Formats: sequence, structure tokens, C-alpha cells
Amino acid sequence: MNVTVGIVGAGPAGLLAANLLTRAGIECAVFERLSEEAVRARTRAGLLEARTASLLERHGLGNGMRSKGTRCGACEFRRDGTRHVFDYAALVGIHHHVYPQQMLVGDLIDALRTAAGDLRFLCPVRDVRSGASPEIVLEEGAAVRCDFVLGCDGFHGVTRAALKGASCAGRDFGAEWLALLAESPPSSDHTIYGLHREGFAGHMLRSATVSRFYLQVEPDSRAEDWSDDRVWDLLRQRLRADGHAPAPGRILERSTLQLHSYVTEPMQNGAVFLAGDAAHIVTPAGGKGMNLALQDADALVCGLLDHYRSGDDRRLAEYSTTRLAAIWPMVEFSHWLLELLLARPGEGRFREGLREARLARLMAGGAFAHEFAVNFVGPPASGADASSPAAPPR
Ligand code: RFL
Repeated sequence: MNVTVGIVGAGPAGLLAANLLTRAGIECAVFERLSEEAVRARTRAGLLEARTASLLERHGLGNGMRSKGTRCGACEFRRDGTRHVFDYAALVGIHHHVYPQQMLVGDLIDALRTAAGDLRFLCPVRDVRSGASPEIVLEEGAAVRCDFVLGCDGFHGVTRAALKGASCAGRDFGAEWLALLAESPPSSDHTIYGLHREGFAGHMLRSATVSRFYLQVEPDSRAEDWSDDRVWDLLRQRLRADGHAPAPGRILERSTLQLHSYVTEPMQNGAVFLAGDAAHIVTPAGGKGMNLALQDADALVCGLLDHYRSGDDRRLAEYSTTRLAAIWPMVEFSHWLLELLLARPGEGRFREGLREARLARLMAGGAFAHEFAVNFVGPPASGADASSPAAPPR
């Protein structure tokens, strides 16, 4: 079996790449190990940077985000019962879009179907072989020969192993968050970070009735050991300020997240390319993961369009260098924010002193606050990663 571009994984990166290639008339197929139902139901991210939102609009894929999402231009830090609202939109004039990942993934699946794209669920990939004509080896044994393979299969995928000579640099932060999705309405119109001495708590917007919460817990905790009552007691304790606290509701999902960040360099070997979490994973602090995944896919498709339309391989050759230059600053930003959010009760007053100083510096306004705002909402797209509009649907 042959396919021009083989895409492993139907997450945000793989689905965006498939949409753009299919609309441009370049044959591609997506191989996804899970069922469509499972992919559509996977709740994760919710914050789209301004440059990601404009990327989706530019490709005609922003309708759902615009009609069902909301805009957000501030975040809040709560510490010792005091609220510190950071109005980044007032500083830089741009907003986030709040649009749950599963809704965007649903939009991308629907758009790909409309464009008659080739999307194969329950089709796990066992291996990817690099080389002049790379191959995707399916779990059931068939090999699919491709011009290019896009590894969009997340951090636990199989494509990264095909990048011989690539290295993965990263850090495990030795901390864990309980990630919860609950029937609890927003208690404000922005993200809330609770900087409590005993551990971080976060309240993130998702919809009018559902919120995502994070709770810093002891490393190696098990999600099922946390009763609803204990979860709500801690969330209310860590997020309470000036009489504001989240309203308890039914907990729909709970899982634990080991906090780590990793970056693979380079993101390419021959005709095999990585995009999204397959190449880099960032902790949820700052909400960068899905944004980087979509931006990678957009940049990669730009290079492929140049290759097929004019035989110009410069953007493909520069893909890894260009993307890593955009990825590392976001990893650094997320790391800085995580250091502000995480409590390390064992480190006592010194750590708390640093947190106080960092928060004060941020809330003082000025150049530092401006830089934080730009990084949080996403710097404007540079010439290097701003793609040309996709060709109209066939
Ligand atoms: P995905 O979404 O992980 O998709 C990869 C797909 O590949 C499939 N796959 C395979 N298919 C075939 N054969 C194999 N051998 C395969 N192995 C894997 C998988 O089934 C899957 O469908 O990667 P992608 O496209 O790179 O997208 C990355 C984003 O999903 C991720 O970065 C974000 O969800 C991270 N993230 C957040 N990002 C943000 O920008 N803003 C946020 O607010 C935010 N919140 C979060 C998050 C991630 C979270 N978790 C669970 C890690 C909150 C949470 C709780």
C-alpha cells in the first residue's frame, strides 16, 4: 500500500495537518489507534493563544471556536486570601480563546470528512521505518510506503523512535497534579491560580457549566484515592479569597499528571517529521501544549506545500530549526510559571519568599509584566511560522 503523506495520530496536530493537505489536493491518510468515539471524548486543553486562533481562522477552521468559545483576557493569582488580577489584554491588546480541545478535535474530524479525507480509526501503528521512502508498519502487519511520514502520535507514540540520532532533553519536576473535570460553573471570567503554601490549585474555564481544576498532590498519589469531599475541601481552601471560592459539583473525570517537560531535537530525520507532543511535552502551566501542536502542523504543511507546488524544500529543511526556536521560549515560559505555581512545603520560607517576590514583580506592571503577557497570550506569528492560506477545498 502507498500513500503520499502518512500521518500517525488523530490528535490536534495530525488532524490539522490532514485537513490542510487534503484541501490542497495532496493525498494523505491518518492512522489512529483509538476509536473515533474515544478521540472525540478526550478532554484536555482549553486555552487557544491568539496566534493559534488566527491560524484556525486563516484556514477556515475557526467557526466552532468563534461561535461556541469565549474570549479571555485576564488571569488571577490568589494568595493568602488576596486576589491579584492580571489583565494581560489591557497590556498587549490580545485575548485567548477558551475552546475545549475535544470540541476543536470534533470540528477537525468533521471538516476532514467534508473534504473526503482518509481517516482510519482503530488502526494502530506498530513501527515507523525511516529512509528515502519511509514506511508505516501497521499493527496488523501491512506496511504503508510514503513520501513523508508525519509523527503526530503524542509523547507515547512510536514515530519518535524512527528519528535515529535525535535526543530528548527534559526534566521531571518531581511534582504531581490531580487533574479534574467537574460540573462547576466558572467562578470568574478568567483562569485562577491558587498559590497556597501547601500546594497549588487551579480553576480553568471550559464552559458555562464545566470547569477544569488542578490540585497539587503528593507525588505517586492515585487519583482514585481522592474522595470528592477531600478534593472540594482542598480546592475551596486553596482557591478561596475575598469570599470567592469554586462551587462543588459532580466530578466527571479525574486523573493524575506527573509534571515533566521534554523537547526532542531535531524534530526530523530524512522524510520523517515530528509535530506536537510527539516532539515536545510541556506541563499544563501556561496552556502551551495544544497551541504548539497546531503551530507545528501548520508550519510542516507549509513546507510540504512548497515541496509539492514548486519543488522548494527550504521550509522543510528549516522546519526543525524554526520550530525549536519558537518552542523553547514557550517551554521556558511554562517552566517559569510552574515555579511560581508549585509549592514545595519542605523548602519552607525560602521558596515562599521567592514566590512572593515573583508575584510582586509581575503585579508591579512595567516591562516584566508586559513580557509575561506577550508570552502568556502568545507572541505574534513571525514570518517564519505564518503560513500562506491553504488552497480552497477541492
Ligand atoms: P495528542 O493529542 O496526544 O494526539 C496523539 C494521537 O496519536 C495517537 N497515537 C497513535 N495512533 C496510532 N498508532 C500509534 N502507535 C499511536 N500512538 C498514539 C493517540 O491515540 C492520539 O490520538 O497529540 P497532539 O496532536 O500533539 O496534541 C497535543 C495536545 O493534545 C496536548 O499538547 C495538550 O492536550 C496539552 N494540554 C494543554 N495544552 C494547551 O495548549 N492548553 C491547555 O490548557 C492544556 N491543558 C493539556 C491540558 C494536557 C493535559 N493532559 C491530559 C496531558 C490539560 C491536560 C490535563
